[in-house]
Amino acid sequence: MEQTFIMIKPDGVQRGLVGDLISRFEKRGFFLKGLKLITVERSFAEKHYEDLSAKPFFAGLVEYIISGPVVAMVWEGKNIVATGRKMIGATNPSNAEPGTIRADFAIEVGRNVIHGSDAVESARKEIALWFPEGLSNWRSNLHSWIY
Ligand code: RTP
Repeated sequence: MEQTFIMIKPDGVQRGLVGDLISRFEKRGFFLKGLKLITVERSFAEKHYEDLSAKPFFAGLVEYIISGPVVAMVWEGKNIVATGRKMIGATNPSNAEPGTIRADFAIEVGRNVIHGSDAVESARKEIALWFPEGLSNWRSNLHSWIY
């Protein structure tokens, strides 16, 4: 089953949105496979966002991500990478569709609350980076009620 990496960014943690955001993924029917509260080093944030290192906003983005704890998660389910991105909404909350996380909880592109992997391959890389210890292999009893 497909997996994705989801991170609640420091603003989401500081604003007390963790429960609401986890709830959205749970209620949709996705299964939580990894979860931790972690404050990352600058070099780790730079590695996570290495594809964006040439962007003018890179330095500010790294400062933002290391400014406080984040909630790192792995979620699993059918088409979770693309569906997770849809649930999160457009990068700039001003362009996010109503009902998406960024439309419901954010205003600024630089404080957009949550990250989700943009492709199956980047999900695989991000999960390996953030969860080198591996993931839980529990299987929910609800599986047959969702699939
Ligand atoms: P993410 O990786 O956080 O899920 O976001 P994304 O795919 O929707 O957007 P991406 O282009 O990968 O940008 C990563 C994060 O950089 C910040 N950003 N700031 N100031 C700006 O113009 C700007 N553009 C992007 C956002 O926090 C964005 O989520």
